[in-house]
Amino acid sequence: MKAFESKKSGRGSKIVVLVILVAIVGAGFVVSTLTPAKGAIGVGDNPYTRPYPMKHGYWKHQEEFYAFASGGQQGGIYVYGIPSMKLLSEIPIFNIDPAWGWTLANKEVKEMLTDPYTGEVVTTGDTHHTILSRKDAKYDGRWLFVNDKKSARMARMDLDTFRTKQILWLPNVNGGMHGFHSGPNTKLLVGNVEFEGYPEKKIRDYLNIPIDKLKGPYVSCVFGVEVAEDGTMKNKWQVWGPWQYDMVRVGWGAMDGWFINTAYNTERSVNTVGMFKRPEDYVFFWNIASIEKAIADKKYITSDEAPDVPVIRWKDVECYAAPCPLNPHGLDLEPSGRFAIVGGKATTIVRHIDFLKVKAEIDAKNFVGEEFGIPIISGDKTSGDIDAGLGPTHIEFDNEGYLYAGFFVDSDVKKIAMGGPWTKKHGKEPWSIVDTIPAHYSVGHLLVPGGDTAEPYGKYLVIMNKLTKDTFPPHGPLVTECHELVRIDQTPCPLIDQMPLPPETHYAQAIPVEMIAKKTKFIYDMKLPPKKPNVVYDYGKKEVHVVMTAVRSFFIPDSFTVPEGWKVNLTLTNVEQSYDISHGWALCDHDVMESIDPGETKEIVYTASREGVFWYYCLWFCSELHLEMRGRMIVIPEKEWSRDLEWKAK
Ligand code: RUQ
Ligand code: CUA
Ligand code: CA
Repeated sequence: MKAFESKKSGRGSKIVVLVILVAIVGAGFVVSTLTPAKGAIGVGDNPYTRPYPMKHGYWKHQEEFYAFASGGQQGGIYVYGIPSMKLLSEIPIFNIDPAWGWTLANKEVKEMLTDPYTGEVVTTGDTHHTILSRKDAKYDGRWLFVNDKKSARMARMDLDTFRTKQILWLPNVNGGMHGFHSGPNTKLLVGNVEFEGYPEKKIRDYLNIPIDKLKGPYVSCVFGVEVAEDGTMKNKWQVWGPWQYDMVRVGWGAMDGWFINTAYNTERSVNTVGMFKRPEDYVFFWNIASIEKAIADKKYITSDEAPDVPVIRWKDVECYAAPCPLNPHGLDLEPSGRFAIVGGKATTIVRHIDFLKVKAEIDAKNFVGEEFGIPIISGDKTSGDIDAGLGPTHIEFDNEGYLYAGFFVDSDVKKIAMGGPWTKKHGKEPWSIVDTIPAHYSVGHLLVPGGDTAEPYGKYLVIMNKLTKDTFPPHGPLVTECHELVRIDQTPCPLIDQMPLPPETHYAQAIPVEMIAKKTKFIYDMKLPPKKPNVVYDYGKKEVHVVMTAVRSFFIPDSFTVPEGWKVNLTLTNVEQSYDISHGWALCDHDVMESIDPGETKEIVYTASREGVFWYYCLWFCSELHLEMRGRMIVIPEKEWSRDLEWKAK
């Protein structure tokens, strides 16, 4: 077995040991890098100077793109405008957030946050990779998807309401769902499980890889999710094997029909030092048709947990590996789909892998070794290296043949002229650095509008920094994140704005305003006429069903009675037909706090657990009589209850 070929170029010597990296991170902050770049736009001719005095509606016409940034431990999505860098909205998903009407008292939300496999309600999440839906590998503005790294689930948001419509849970795994990407037409989503796991016995037996529950190593999977015409997601397959995976890109163009992913822990270690033992790790190339064929040939099992999801062995599908720089993180696909770009976090190397050459090696069955039955492709024959800086992270692309690679340790972004057919376009030395853009500080992901598609929009780059330090006034030990806006349609690339954003964004994408703005809903389509206000008592189930309407400045009914200990099912409709007139429904001394938009109906479920008089009131300042917009829930001990106390229509 030969896992790695020897490297003639001495790539190994460029590998920087993690310990050194950590030391340099600290030192990097001593030097301030705020000196303006030569040729930067100066005051006076700066198109970003706002008008004074400010004209009303200025920002509405100013924005070119909506940016959707995953919120990390915020559990949802931040939405802001480019180039204004002004926060517009948040989309709650995995964390409850009454500000945006996202709570467990809301029946629909609770159902989405309930794990169908364990029954547990999970209200904390960690969003990482946004996916804007696409057609022909370009954004089409239908949906936004994002994954929860912590609990192995993913969400779909509709871009007319900016709200979450579905959460799909992944069976057989306990979380650590990291890389997430879409096929060129968003019929297939592919995701990676980063944390090696200990699946149920049926899967362990089928894989037949020795696993020690206490010491490891374990196994992991890459999975496919089918997206129906109406956006509904469904678990389609899981391919299990010996490795974990980090980032993933589903190919288009030259790489159509394939997806690629990386493993930073090809060592299969369970500790940090062990994950750096090899000189290089792997990038994998997977043929999607071979996965479909394995299913058609019945080469799979299903688990007890999910009898409808095929579990396939890695060796029953077509998969190849090529060496990649030590502990890879960023893995991105250049707009034509031909070059995969991958950086090794613990090196100075950004590697460009030519898929046409990879494919030629595969077709010629020209391999340099194998591991766990996976053929290994020569790195020297298929790739080239750029020695570009310390600690490469993520990569994005523009429409002019440049790639942008972020560096955590160097705290900068290198603008690199790409080779191949791009050389003709930019006329620069192929794979050469043309600019170094300082960042503040320690770059994670980058965003170029459309930068992960076949046709990037270019013009802007947003650098998403992991550390902020002295950028903004101090605000306690937990510090905001910083998104920095850079113009990239000129070299050198000037910094034009910095925006504080609460923790902690990972990937973000941006789409032209006109693709979304024209389809935005102003008012929900209300079923007319709305149900008449009513209260019905179900003595068998000990439930009260309340149908209520909200309109400036009344709740109808404005009081109802409940026997103590009964469940309340409240169907609340905001019957307003005016834009921006949302109402709220907060119930004192109960964990109920809802927001309800014009035309919207929500089902609110809770228990009237204590005797007393409890006011409910509107949360949004909706009219001059907002404070008066309130009502009473009167809870009567069961032994004092009689049918005469039932609410009656007036
Ligand atoms: S990856 S750490 Cu996008 Cu950097 Cu999650
Ligand atoms: Cu309705 Cu305030
Ligand atoms: Ca490694």
